[in-house]
Amino acid sequence: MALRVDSPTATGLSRSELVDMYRLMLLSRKLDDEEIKLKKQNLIYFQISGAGHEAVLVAAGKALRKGYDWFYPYYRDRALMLALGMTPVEILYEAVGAAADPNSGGRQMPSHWGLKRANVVSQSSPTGTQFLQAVGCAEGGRLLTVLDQIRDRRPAYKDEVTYVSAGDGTTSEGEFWEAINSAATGAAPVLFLITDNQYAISVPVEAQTPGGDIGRCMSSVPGLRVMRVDGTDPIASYQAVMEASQHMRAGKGPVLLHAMVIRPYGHSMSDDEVSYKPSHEREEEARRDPVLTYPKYLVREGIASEETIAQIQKDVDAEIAEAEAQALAAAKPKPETIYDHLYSPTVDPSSAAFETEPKPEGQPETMVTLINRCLRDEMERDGRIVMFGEDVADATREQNLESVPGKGGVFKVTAGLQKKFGKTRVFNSPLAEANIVGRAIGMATRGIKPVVEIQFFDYIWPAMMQIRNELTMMRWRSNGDFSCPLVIRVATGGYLQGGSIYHSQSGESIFAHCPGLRIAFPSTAQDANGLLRTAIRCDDPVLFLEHKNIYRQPYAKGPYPGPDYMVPFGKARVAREGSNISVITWGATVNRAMQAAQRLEAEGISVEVIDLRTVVPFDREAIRRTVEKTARVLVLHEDVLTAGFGGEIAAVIAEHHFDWLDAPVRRIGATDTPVGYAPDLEDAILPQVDGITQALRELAKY
Ligand SMILES: Cc1ncc(C[n+]2csc(CCOP(=O)(O)OP(=O)(O)O)c2C)c(N)n1
Ligand SMILES: [Mg+2]
Repeated sequence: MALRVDSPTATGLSRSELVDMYRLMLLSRKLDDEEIKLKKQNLIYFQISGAGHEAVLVAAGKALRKGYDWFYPYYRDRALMLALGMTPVEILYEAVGAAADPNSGGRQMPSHWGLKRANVVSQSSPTGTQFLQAVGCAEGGRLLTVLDQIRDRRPAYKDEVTYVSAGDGTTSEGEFWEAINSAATGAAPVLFLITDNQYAISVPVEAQTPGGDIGRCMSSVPGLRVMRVDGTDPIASYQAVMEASQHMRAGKGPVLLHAMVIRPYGHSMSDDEVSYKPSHEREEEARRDPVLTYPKYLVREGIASEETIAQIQKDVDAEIAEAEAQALAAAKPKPETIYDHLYSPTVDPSSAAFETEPKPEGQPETMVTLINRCLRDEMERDGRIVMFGEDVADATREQNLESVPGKGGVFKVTAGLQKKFGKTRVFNSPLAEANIVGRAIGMATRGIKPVVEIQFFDYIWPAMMQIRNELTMMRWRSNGDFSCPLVIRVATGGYLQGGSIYHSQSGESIFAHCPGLRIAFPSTAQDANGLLRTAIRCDDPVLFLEHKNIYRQPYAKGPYPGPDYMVPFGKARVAREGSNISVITWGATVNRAMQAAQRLEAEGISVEVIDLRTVVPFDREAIRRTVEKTARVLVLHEDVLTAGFGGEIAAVIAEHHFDWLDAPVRRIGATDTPVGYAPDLEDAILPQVDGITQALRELAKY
């Protein structure tokens, strides 16, 4: 028998709830059918169904706690959303792209769920990015319950769980393992629901997963409980989710629930499954279709009459018809709203609120020391801040701190922070960059403030999916309902004499191309201290680039500027006044421009050096001022020349200040090559003082 239950009471669900499960499953299926009709009529622009997955999803929605637990669903989770209280019209609002769409305000495709009132965090299209965020969300919930100095603490419960779902194919994404790893290691209460319909678009499960069985593959992960259920059986599914949630609520760690489902409608309306799925497979699936088998069960067991089932079908049709009429008449978002919710509407890090005077004290300190001091101050001030990354802790084995001095980062930037604030707030991550950023996003969504470290810029790329498609887009795609303000500190750059290809990379221009992210790139110790404080106190995601070559340079040293020193974003620093030529630069080339300017002074050429300090936003006003003052500009950066951020500055000057120019704008960047190991190669590749001096000389003569 497909449905294993002795009596309704033994299921843990009342008769009316058992009947309501059918109503929700049918509502989900019929909404799919209606959307398919609307798509054929060109009244909506995309359709992806939840067909065949309804039973386990309605069960999960019933078994978990609404407004208490947290949810990271994926596009097939229509029935879960209905069970969590999303109404048919709210679902159709997203399909028609209405302004009133509670998922995204008409910004995302249909079935990209997000519902603030039900703790359903805005979801995206990339398969598998939800896993790590769900782990971070669960960890964030736990942090909210254990950290004692949080002001304005958001709600969290000691026995809450976080639900995350995905298909069988999505478990092939590396982030799946990264999430299982941290959930199991940290005993995070995460329910990984894998709805296995045996296909990822056209690729069958045996080509995705060893043995074609993800549950079996994961069954020996210590700390992870693996369960399997027939996901077309709502009652068995309900019991399985209940059992899993009891396990998690008791603090026993994550559960992977492998639910076997069907996919009767093809992947999406852009997919014709007949081209790869033979008819006998489709017929076999049809026999397990829960929307057909479950009402028969209800009647057979005397839980519902034929009339009740017929009435439910009628009511569902009427409800959908009404919702559809309302959705089709709904107002669309206004074009002038496109910039809304790209950044925080309440905290502007370029505003006067972030403009403070330094209160210098003590001897000049290095950039490493002043970043460390900023981190210390801010962790003291704000109990929500946690810090993690590779090797950032003093010692994971805390007991060893009596006999060893502690690590505190490969560059020692985080030294002593674990000792001072404890290992709940400062801890090592696994060696996995997507893990660092993905978990941080989940925590930040809950109201924790992660300040994480990527050890080398050269290794940020595994986290690129999380940065580009999640971190920078969360606020915009949820139409302001969710945000994930956090800071990613990254050691970057070359001039290391031996750093070579994979320890010398720059690449701020790549991130400047991701709307929603802010980028700071200090060139002095004091600026690093003030800009980092702004990064931490602002309400947006910030990429904070720390140049390894500047970390301990005597020229960049400065006195500690006090615990409230902040430098606003988008306000350049005039590093040197001059009247003949301007150099607009940032990072490690600021000092090289200063040296060139010094040399040219002897030749009677007066060079102004502008240090942008932040790349996003960048100071357009300072650029205007210096162009109007000198009429000759060199844009200089360490990143490779082609498509470097200097091209953007040059374009702004050409577009807005052309009339002031006495010479073409010149650019210097690294050669369009990687950075070589041998010092002679590095010298030839990265901008040097000689080359800068020569370019300025030529510019002066033009
Ligand atoms: C990172 C990424 N790669 C590819 C895609 C395109 N894509 C969307 S769904 C999908 C298949 C997912 O299959 P599965 O995880 O089994 O879920 P199902 O659709 O079967 O429920 C693919 C390849 C994507 N959205 N994201
Ligand atoms: Mg699948």
